[in-house]
Amino acid sequence: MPEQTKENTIQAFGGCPHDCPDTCAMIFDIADGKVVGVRGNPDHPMTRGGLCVKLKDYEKRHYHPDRVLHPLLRTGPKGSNRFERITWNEALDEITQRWRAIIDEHGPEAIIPYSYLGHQGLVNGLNGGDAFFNRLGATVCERTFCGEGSATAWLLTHGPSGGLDPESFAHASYILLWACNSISTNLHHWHIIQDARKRGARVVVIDAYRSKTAAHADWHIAPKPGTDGALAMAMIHTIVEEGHVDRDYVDQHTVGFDELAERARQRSPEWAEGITGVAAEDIRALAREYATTKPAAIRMGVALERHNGGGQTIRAVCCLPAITGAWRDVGGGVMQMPVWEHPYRFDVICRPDLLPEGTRVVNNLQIGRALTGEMDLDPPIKSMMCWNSNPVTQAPECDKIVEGLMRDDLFLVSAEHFISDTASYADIVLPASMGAEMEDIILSWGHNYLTYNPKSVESPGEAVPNNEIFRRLAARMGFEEERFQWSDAECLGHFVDWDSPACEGIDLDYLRANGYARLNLGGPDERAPHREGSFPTPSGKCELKSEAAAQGNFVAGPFRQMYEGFQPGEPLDPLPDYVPPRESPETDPERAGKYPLNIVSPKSHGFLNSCYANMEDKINGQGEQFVLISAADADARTIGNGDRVRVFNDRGGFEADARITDDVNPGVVVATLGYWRQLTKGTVNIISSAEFADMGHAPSFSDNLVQVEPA
Ligand SMILES: Nc1nc2c(c(=O)[nH]1)N[C@H]1C(S)=C(S)[C@@H](COP(=O)(O)OP(=O)(O)OC[C@H]3O[C@@H](n4cnc5c(=O)[nH]c(N)nc54)[C@H](O)[C@@H]3O)O[C@H]1N2
Ligand SMILES: Nc1nc2c(c(=O)[nH]1)N[C@H]1C(S)=C(S)[C@@H](COP(=O)(O)OP(=O)(O)OC[C@H]3O[C@@H](n4cnc5c(=O)[nH]c(N)nc54)[C@H](O)[C@@H]3O)O[C@H]1N2
Ligand SMILES: [Mo]
Repeated sequence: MPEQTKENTIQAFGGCPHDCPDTCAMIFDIADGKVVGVRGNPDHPMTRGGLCVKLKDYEKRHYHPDRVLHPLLRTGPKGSNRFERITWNEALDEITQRWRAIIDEHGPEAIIPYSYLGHQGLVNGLNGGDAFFNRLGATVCERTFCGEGSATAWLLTHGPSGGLDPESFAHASYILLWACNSISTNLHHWHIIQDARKRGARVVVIDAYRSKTAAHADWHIAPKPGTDGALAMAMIHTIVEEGHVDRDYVDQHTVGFDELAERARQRSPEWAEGITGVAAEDIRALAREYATTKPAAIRMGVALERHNGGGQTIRAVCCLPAITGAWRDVGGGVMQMPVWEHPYRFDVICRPDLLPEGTRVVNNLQIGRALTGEMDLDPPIKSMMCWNSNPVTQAPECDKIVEGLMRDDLFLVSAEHFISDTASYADIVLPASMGAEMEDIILSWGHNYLTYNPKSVESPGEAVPNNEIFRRLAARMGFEEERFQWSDAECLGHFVDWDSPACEGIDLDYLRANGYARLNLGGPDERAPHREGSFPTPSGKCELKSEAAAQGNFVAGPFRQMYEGFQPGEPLDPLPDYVPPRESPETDPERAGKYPLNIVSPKSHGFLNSCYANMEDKINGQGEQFVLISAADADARTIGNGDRVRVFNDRGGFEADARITDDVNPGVVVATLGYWRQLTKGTVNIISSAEFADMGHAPSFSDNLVQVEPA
């Protein structure tokens, strides 16, 4: 434990519970039973003592005056935020009586859970309610907000490998950040990239606009949104054409190279220039530099999956380190989500065995369609319970979600910290504990550490951890399985495979004493996970061509529960390729005629998804909702810098302040995500389509056309 820094405080470990690859190890300062300060754990190799702008005063979030402290019952119309305080007993009675009546009349599938990574704990996180809802027989909510398309593409190519270690980037000489805005979204990886840079590494950012990270790159390449697949295929073309293929690595450790090379032969840089807007000579230079500067590291951001060809793009990018032999080096290869190395027991956490056979599945991105009856569901959804997520702000087609949540016959239960845009429509709101108030192990999808978070303070008011909410609901529903009686600490005992090789030398006592532990995977300064191949695929090789793809699309994700409902979908192309965006002049000229601008809605620097976007100082830091627009597009619409504009398409619209900038190319606009509907005039997901991308039912947040006009 680092030394005490403030008088009269005691120090406690903590793990940042937010949905972020960094999962920082933190130190809480506690005085008089309250959190009074927080900082990054200086000993942790990725956190290195620093926290982001969102977390640095985390105590203000714990004790924010708007925090929900007691169970609440709606007293006004839905969305009016009129609630009255009720007791926990009254709340639990009301919920379970309503659910029993719904089950009697319509069956349990009329109830749907809705959760995501609002809390990343093994106990209180995304999967924390799965066992309860499986036992109930509720509709399964297929959660593909983030990374499931990426994971599907990754598994087809590499199998469940953690890939390149984020810490090994310190050894790289060439770093390609592809659709990843590290300085905002993965800050604690950025200083490792800076270490590499001090040793001479070149940092190239491929981003649809000049993000904070792109502005700090040695070279920023800006393809049109959703066209990265063409860029990657043309890189493969150049690598083959110019003879930069590592034949030995390819022969020993890959399958399908000849067919890939044959396809890539027809994907020239000149062809890609027409699609991406990136000059053919730049594509050649990029491919050449990448292939010949070793070690070469690629970090793919989740954003790469968010368009019609996202999965195929990721497969193409994943071919690059295999054909150039980049995997041979420490610091060479590609990183997506190292979470595949983490030994969690999702079978115990989620209990898929409790799920009645044949239970239906509804996807979380399409919840608006499900709630409004646009999706033909029998029985219809009569109740939803939402925790750890805020779909009204974060999910696409969100006007439809609001329309669905306004239904008089829909019973919405929300467990929350605040009256979020979703909780605003709830019939019952349950107060949830926050960060330092509960014991958990926080998982990370961005590094190879377990991070421990003890309960250090009592929750204010009557808030309880999510796990306690489900314990109480299970008791009321008469669920007798032992699983529903485990304490949080007992859950931790069961939820990690402590006997796995990755956990050698680590147990709960170790975590309690040290706050975090690196999994036993070998050190980042020696590790080259695929130097000798050893890909955990059916062939044992890197599958440039995937036979499994031909068997059908599927939904993969480290946090999904395994169950039979995942029927393979349409066959996928066994080879990677460029698949055009769904909303583009080529594929939908009529739409493009009306809505000519391609919108990208990335993460806000100052918010964490929609978290913090209700806190005044964080809004002041981030600024009001803006839209970045090029001078050419602004002039054509007589829009001046700072003008209030409306951004819209046939799904609806939102208002924003126009910022005229050359950070975006003509034809592209950018509006960052997270602003609350209650506090603004519409949010960006009003214009987003709920159509899936090509793989893993991924969202298509970067595949939307809009028009912009003065408001
Ligand atoms: N500050 C902050 N940090 C966060 C979050 C947050 O809300 N705020 N959210 C967390 C979560 S849940 C996640 S998943 C991660 C996401 O982390 P990232 O994937 O890094 O997040 P994004 O900002 O969505 O997208 C990264 C970049 O991709 C670009 N981009 C979008 N579409 C395309 C495209 O088609 N091609 C190319 N080349 N670039 C494209 C965007 O312009 C953006 O700059 O961040 C996590 N960290
Ligand atoms: N346009 C566009 N849309 C996007 C994206 C994009 O890039 N562009 N990104 C997508 C991605 S990558 C993601 S991951 C999703 C994220 O979408 P969401 O998962 O909905 O993210 P948040 O807005 O953070 O909502 C989390 C909610 O959980 C609550 N919460 C936090 N901790 C707890 C807890 O311990 N208990 C309970 N009961 N509640 C808690 C918070 O107060 C907050 O309201 O958004 C997606 N939406
Ligand atoms: Mo995400």
